[in-house]
Amino acid sequence: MGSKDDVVSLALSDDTGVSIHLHGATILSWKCKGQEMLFVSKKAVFDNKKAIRGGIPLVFPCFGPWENGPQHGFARIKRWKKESESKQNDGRISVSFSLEDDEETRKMWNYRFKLIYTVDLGGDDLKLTLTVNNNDSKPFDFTTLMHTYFRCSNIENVRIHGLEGLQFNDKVAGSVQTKEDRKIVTIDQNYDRVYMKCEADKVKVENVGDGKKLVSLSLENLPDVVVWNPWEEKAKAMSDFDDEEFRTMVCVEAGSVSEQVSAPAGGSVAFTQTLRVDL
Ligand code: TA6
Repeated sequence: MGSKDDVVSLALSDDTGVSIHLHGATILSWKCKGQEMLFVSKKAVFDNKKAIRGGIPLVFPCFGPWENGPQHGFARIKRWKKESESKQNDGRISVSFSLEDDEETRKMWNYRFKLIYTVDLGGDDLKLTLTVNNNDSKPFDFTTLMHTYFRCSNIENVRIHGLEGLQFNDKVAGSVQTKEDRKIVTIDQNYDRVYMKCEADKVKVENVGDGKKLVSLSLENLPDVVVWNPWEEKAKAMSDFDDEEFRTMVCVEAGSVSEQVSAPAGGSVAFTQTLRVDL
């Protein structure tokens, strides 16, 4: 999972900690009271080039296919810098990372920017804040998302609350926009849906971690939630994903992806997701 020079680890105790890979500022591990909550494929590639398959990759400046560059943008495949030393207070520990525009990013997306990503760990929660600073003389538009891979013991036991009544784009059915009529969303096939206008504190993912934990999502400025599982056939087609691993992961990803976000020249836009484990 990368050398010690590539990974920043924070620990609140011997059973609660978080590790972040500087490649993409990708969170690789979130242990909460001894429970690993995140999935990383055993075939994930750590070559500091390819996006890491698992954990919490960051999507910016474009969710999905991108005519200017790689799918899901460049943030998850660039090397970030540690912006601050870790800070401990009030029973929490946090650290920040940054990514600034460079020649490579400007070739794809000709804007000056600085992203600041703060990872803030509590005893039963993980608070993630991405601040997009527009350092250019002109406004820019983007979409962004935290591509969270939760670990589970069996995908068929995962139940997702809080999506009932929401419009969603079904990327498997070819982006047909329909309304979710289920109170509890379960997954038993290739699933790739963008749920829109989610309420800030309603989405919960049940039976993740060791298969018995409930994680609540608290969202600020992240109105969309993407639910994804490749299932059997697509899993087989992914070189950095084991054929059977679709059974032990589920992506529930908070983002602002269904509409472009605009950052004014010299302005900042912040996005925060707090994941809380119901212990
Ligand atoms: O977030 C869901 C999704 O957009 C799926 O369509 C699938 O492409 C997934 O992301 C993984 O994308 P990646 O580029 O990491 O293989």
